[in-house]
Amino acid sequence: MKSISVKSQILGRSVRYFKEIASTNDLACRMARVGYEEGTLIIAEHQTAGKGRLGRSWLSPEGGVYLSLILRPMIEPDSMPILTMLAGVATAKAIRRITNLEAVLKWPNDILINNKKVSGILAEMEVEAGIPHFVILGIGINANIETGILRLKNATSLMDEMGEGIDRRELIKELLVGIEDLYLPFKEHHDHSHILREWEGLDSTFGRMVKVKTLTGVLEGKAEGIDKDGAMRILLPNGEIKRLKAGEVIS
Ligand code: BT5
Repeated sequence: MKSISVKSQILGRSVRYFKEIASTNDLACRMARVGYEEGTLIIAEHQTAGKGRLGRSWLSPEGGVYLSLILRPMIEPDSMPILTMLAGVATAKAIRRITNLEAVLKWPNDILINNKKVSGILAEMEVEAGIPHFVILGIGINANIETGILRLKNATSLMDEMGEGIDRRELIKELLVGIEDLYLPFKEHHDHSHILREWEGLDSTFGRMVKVKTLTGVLEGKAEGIDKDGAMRILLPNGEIKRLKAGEVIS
């Protein structure tokens, strides 16, 4: 994977490749702090301390795709959920294009195939005086991994779903073009309606009864889609619509 000739204009114009790394997001953060340009791509064959959200880990054996992008958008800090959604949409679409598998999205940051997690997004932001200094967009995809080695109940990989390995370079190229196509208009016009539209088309929970883990407990209700700010709308049994800004759909 060492050499990737990217098709995107900005994303991946500078690439740092590692056989092994602790976390591509952590390195990307350090590089962004010392001024590396927007679009810098950090990519690794294997992570020893891959990160999920809220202090969780992302298991990162060889064969997967582990990458982080440095972005420098001029956006409000509360636009972060939109960038997570942007990456989710681009990842699901890239997987669909390369494999024909029906990849779908689960709020806020999961990509699923056959109801099992194949990919996760971790967007991190560093803010200075209320203005985002940079954003790191981290994406992990179980590409050519035998899912069994993860020892996770609800995980899958592209290889297991396809019955054969995939070309990770092609997947990454497709992914970068897809992110760029969504990101550049968002950055320029501060409009993310195109991202929401695409997210809705790939949303696996819309109209379904779901359980959502929130910061304060678990809620059950009907998923009513995503608001403009990335909050999930749940219709509770008492008829109330609850807007959730943080949390995750657990079933
Ligand atoms: C995520 O967190 O899904 C975000 C994952 C982001 C990983 C990328 S890899 C490149 C970049 N560098 C990093 O260090 N991170 C990013 P979260 O929603 O918190 O999900 C974490 C949970 O997913 C774990 O607690 C496990 O239950 C499960 N999990 C861990 N590894 C997995 C894997 N390889 N496949 C499927 N599920 C996994």
